Formats: sequence, C-alpha cells, structure tokens
Amino acid sequence: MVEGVLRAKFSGSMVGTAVGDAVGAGFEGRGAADSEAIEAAAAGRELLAYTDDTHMMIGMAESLVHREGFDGEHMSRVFIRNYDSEPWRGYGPGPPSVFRMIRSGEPWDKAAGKLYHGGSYGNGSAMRIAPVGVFYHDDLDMLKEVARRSSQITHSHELGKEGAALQAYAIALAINMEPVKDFDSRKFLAELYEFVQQEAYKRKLARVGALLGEADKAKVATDIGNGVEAFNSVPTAIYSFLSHPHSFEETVLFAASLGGDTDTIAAMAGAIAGAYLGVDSVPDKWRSKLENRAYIEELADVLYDVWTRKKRIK
Ligand code: F2R
Ligand code: MG
Ligand code: MG
Repeated sequence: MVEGVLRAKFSGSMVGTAVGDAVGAGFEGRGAADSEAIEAAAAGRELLAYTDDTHMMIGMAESLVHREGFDGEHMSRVFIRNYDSEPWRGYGPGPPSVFRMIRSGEPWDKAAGKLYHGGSYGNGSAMRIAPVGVFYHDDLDMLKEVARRSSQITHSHELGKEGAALQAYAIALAINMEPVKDFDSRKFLAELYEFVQQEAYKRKLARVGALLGEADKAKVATDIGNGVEAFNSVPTAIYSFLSHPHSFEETVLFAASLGGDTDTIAAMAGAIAGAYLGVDSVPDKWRSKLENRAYIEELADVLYDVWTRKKRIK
C-alpha cells in the first residue's frame, strides 16, 4: 500500500474513534434519535469534546509509541496517569476500581479479575483499541494476542477480551483494504465470523448478516444491541460500518442514532470507517472542531513512524 494512504488510515482510525465518540457523546444513555438531530447537535457545538473512550485510546497509543510495542505494565501506568489528570471524562465504574488496585500493589494483569464475576465484559477495552488495530494490522496473530492482553488490564472476562480482539480485527481488515465502489460487506462479515470463537459473538454476527439492509433502526438496536456490554455494542458498530461502507459521516450518524451507548458505538464504528476510508473521509465540519485534534493526529503519525521503523528492522 502507498505510504501516504497507510498513514492516513492510521490517522483515520484514531481520529475516527475520537470524532465518533464526540458526536455520539451527548446522546449516551438515551433512546434512539434522528440522524438530523445528532448532526444539528454537533453543528451547534464550538468544540467536539471527547470522553473516556478517546482518553483511553490516547493512553494506548502513548504506551505503544513509548515502548515501541505492547508492554502491559507500562500501559496500565499510562492509563492511571491519564485518569488521575482527567478523571471527569465519564469513565465506567470498572477501570477506576482497577486503577486503585494496581496503585495498591496488585499486578497489572491480575487486578481486573477481581471485578464483577470473572472480570468485566463491558466495552471499555474494545472502545479504545484502534491503536492496536492499526499497529498490528500486518500480523494478525500478534494483533489478537495484544488486543486480549491489553483488555486484561481492565476487562478480563472472556467476552470482554473477545470484544476487544474482534474490534481490533475489524480495524485491521479495514486498514488492509483499498476503498472500492463494490465493497463486499458479506465477505468482510464472513471473515469476522471465522475469527470469533465465543458463541455469543457468533450469534450476534449472524444477526448482523441477517439485518444488513434493514431500514428499521429500532430492530437493529433490539436485535444486535446498543448496551455497554462488549457483545451488545461491538457487533452493532460493525453493523453501522457494513451498512454504510462508503461514508464515514453516515456510519457515525447511524451508530450515534441507535440510542443506548451512543458515544462508544459511534467511536468503534468511526474507528473501522476511518481505517477503511482514511482520515480525509472525516468531514471537516467535525474534524476541525475536535478537541485535541492536533495531538491525536500527531500521535497517529508517530505511531505510524514507529510501525515503519520496526518493519524495517524485522
Ligand atoms: N460511563 C459511561 N457512561 C455513563 C455516564 C457518563 C456521563 N455522561 C458522565 O459524563 O459522567 N460511559 C463509559 O463507560 C462505558 C465503558 O465502561 P467500561 O469501561 O467497560 O466499564 P465497566 O465497569 O468495566 O463495565 C461497564 C458495565 O458493564 C456491566 N458489566 C461488565 N461486566 C460485567 C459482569 N461480569 N457481570 C455483570 N455486569 C457486568 C456493568 O453494568 C458495568 O458497570 C462506555 O460506554 C463509556 O463511554
Ligand atoms: Mg464514553
Ligand atoms: Mg459510552
């Protein structure tokens, strides 16, 4: 793939996460909304401020850059440092509890197991995964391993880890494809279906296939899910992309209009669409108002440079 195109896809996935998060944020926890209402709300804001989804994605990228790859101990410390400086980003209840345990001496890969029953299956480790999806897009075994290990820091339930791995895999598939007019949503979906092992995800991806082309948004939200659980939101983000593969804007507006966990579903849908279409597909009306845009774009660029350097050394 041409150097500039791949660079734009790295940036597209990270900026796509942040823009999706910011556009969906005002609607989180509510019922379904019209795309026009979401569009108007974004247009009415001077700044598109992001939430925990993007804050944690930034932490993942910072750690990958600093360590030139995955280091769980380091990543957990970056998460804690970032949380301590901006705890008001709207974090779910799990991660701050895990951070407290790690601060008190619990090992980074053991703390999360003490939450809920067998760890969290919230979507918190999938919503932040874009840097792993782009950095390991050319080594899918490593991608799966790192997605699961990074999830272990805060979301150690099998369904949490599989959600993070599935979202990373969707991003990697998207980054590896040239955008084409006749994008084959069913082929893309079939690859994801082969990738997942948990029955809960197989079932949800089968519903994604059955509902492709469905006009009734309420049916999509009910049948595939719009909740905070990874299995009720990662497949929904995938559906949002697969039903609008040629447009970042339509993908994100659709995802944010489903109600429920709108910031996170739109963040994950934006990450896949941005990885496929590149950063220039993100409408300027949103990109220009994104909080910390310059930093996020610079981070994506540095991550790309680290990936390139590592590739040359191999
Ligand atoms: N926190 C929010 N939104 C709430 C309000 C935000 C408000 N606008 C504000 O600004 O304050 N959103 C963010 O949280 C979600 C990600 O959450 P995460 O990181 O996965 O948290 P957690 O606690 O690990 O899991 C979330 C819930 O899932 C259920 N759950 C998880 N594992 C479970 C298990 N094993 N058994 C039973 N339930 C389990 C629990 O209800 C958890 O609280 C994103 O939406 C992000 O945007
Ligand atoms: Mg959020
Ligand atoms: Mg959310």
